[in-house]
Amino acid sequence: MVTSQIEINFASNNVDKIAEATNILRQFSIKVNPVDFKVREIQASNIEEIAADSAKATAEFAGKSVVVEDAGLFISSLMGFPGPYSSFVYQTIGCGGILKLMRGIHKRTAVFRSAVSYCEPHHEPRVFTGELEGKISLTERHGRKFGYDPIFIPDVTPSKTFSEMGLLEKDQVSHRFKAFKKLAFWFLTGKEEP
Ligand code: ITT
Repeated sequence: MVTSQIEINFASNNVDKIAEATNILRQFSIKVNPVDFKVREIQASNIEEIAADSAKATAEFAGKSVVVEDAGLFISSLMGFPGPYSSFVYQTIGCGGILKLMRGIHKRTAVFRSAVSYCEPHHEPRVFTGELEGKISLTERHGRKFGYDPIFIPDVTPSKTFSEMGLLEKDQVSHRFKAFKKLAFWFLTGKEEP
C-alpha cells in the first residue's frame, strides 16, 4: 500500500526559520514546501494574532493551505521588548543593541515564543504556540548565527547559547520545536496535543 506523505506549505522570508521548520517536521515525517511570499504582517501586541492574520491573508492570496510562524524574544526587564517587534529591532539595533539596553541589569530572564498558524482558503486559522525560557547572555556568543541566538541561553542548557548549540540540538528543545510539534500532532491525529 502506498501512503502519501503529508506536506505543508510554509510561507516565510527567513531562510533560517525555513531550515529549522524543515528539520523539525522531518522528525514527524512531514515535508515542508517553502513558499517565498507572505502577505502582510499586522502590528499587534501578540504574536498569535499576527500569525493568524498573516496565515489567513496568505492562504486567500495563494489559493492553498499555508503555515506561517511569528516568533519573538520577550525580555522580562524590558517589559517584554522586543517581543512582536523582534524582526525590526534585530534589523536596526541587533544583538549588540539589546546587550547595551541590558547593561547593568542583573535580572536577565527572557522567553522565546513561537506562534505557528495553519489556514486553508475560506477557513479560519488555527494557532499552535511554543515557548522556551532562558536568559540573556552578557556578551554575544557565536556559533551558528541566526537572529538573537548568540545572546539567548536556554535554561535547559545553561552552558551554551542557542547559537553554540548544534542545529539538531536546538531543533529538539526550541520554542519553534514545541509549536511545530503541536501542529504535527494535530495534522497526524486530527486532535489537539493533550
Ligand atoms: P517571516 O518572513 O517568517 O515573518 P521574520 O524574520 O520576519 O520571518 P519573525 O517575525 O517570526 O520572522 O521573527 C522575528 C525575528 O526574531 C527574526 O527576524 C529573528 O531575528 C528573531 N528570531 C525568531 N526566531 C528566532 C530564533 O529561533 N532564534 C533567534 N532569533 C530568532
